[in-house]
Amino acid sequence: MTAFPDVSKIAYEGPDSKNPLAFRWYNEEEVVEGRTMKDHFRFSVVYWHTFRGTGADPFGPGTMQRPWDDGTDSLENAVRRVRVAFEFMEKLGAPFYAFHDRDVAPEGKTLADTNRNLDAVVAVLKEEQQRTGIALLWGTANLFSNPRYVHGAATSCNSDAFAFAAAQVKKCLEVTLELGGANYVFWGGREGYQNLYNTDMRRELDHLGAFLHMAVDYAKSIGFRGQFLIEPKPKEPTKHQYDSDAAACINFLRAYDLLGHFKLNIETNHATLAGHTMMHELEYAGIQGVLGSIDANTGDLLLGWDTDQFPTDYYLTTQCMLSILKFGGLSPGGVNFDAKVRRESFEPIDLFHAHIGGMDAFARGLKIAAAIRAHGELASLLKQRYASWDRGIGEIIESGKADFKTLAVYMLDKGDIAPNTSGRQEMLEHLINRYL
Ligand code: XUL
Ligand code: CO
Repeated sequence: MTAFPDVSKIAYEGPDSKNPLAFRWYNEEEVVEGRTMKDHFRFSVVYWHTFRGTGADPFGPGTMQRPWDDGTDSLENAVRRVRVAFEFMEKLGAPFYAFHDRDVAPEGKTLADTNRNLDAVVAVLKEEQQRTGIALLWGTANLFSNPRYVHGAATSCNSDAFAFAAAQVKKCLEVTLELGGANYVFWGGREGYQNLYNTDMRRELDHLGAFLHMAVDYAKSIGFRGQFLIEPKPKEPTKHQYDSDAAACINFLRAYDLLGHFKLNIETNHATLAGHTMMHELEYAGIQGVLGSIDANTGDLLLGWDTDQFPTDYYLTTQCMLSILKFGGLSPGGVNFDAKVRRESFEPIDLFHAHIGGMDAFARGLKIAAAIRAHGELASLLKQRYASWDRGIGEIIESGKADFKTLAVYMLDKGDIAPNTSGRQEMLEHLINRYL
């Protein structure tokens, strides 16, 4: 059986190619800054959008045409989907994938049944991984869809929900280990609040801290050495998610003594929902030493919600790659397309168009970022802007040898500050355009 009979392996054909089913920029063996493109990106396809997305929205049901999917949540259908997923990823040339436990296998009547279903599908995933060499970038547990998590999972007011979530993450860590997952992600699906009158925030955060410590301890006990990641998101589904943005996550991790065990998985549309840019979130995570992985997507300027579209904007991918190169790359994380084809793009072939466009946009962004870095103009302008810190009083302050008294003496003597110079924002924006 083939799900995509009209598609053969997507090849690199170079920038002049007019073939929409070819890469113009993503050439997996091409070396940029000493690393192949394949290793820079570690591109990953997500199971939930690409193989479980239906196109449903609050105004209407799904539109996607998926001839391989019988629309049921049977185990048989789940296994067939695995074969299709690997055919897709193999033809695309994506080296990784990511899943939630509930994307790949159906829930049963009891937790024990559910675990058995998961084991059955994991055996097929493993077989397909071995056949194709495609690896698991990360696993995660879906702690938000089932109504038992209506008040959250680790932060629920119902301690049984916490216990169920713990059992679920335990199992998901085991299967992630079994499949050789390079990372494990926590996205706090419903960990947040809708109303502070009914919320004991202190208690909820303490519970979340305890939950993550249990996960760290359990991972250690079974020998899982993948990187733990937290994925910031400010809202949706709750009006306030505890893992709001990179800074809030880092503060939480530090407060609960978890910083040594976690890095961040930064997602573009989550950054913009938080009122930040992706570049801001990457820079913030990077300077704190916790940039782990990215969920690559983009929002829509005219829609206020998490639309998870595929990224095609070169400015965005250039900015991502400037930050990623600056902080030494993402591995063992990667560029995970947490993105979905829109409701109107309902044919299977659209899945290829979407991923090819995203991969090419990142490859182009990498080349632009590398050219900017090689030229060194941006770096030297940045250095120049802070030159007052490399000598004189700036150097004294940075070396920790100044205090308010010595600074007051310095300024009383000097009278006023050295004149400020222009920030040159427009010039810099124009300069970046030269490389595009
Ligand atoms: C939700 C989201 C998730 C996480 C994994 O907005 O991004 O799909 O990436 O749970
Ligand atoms: Co995500």
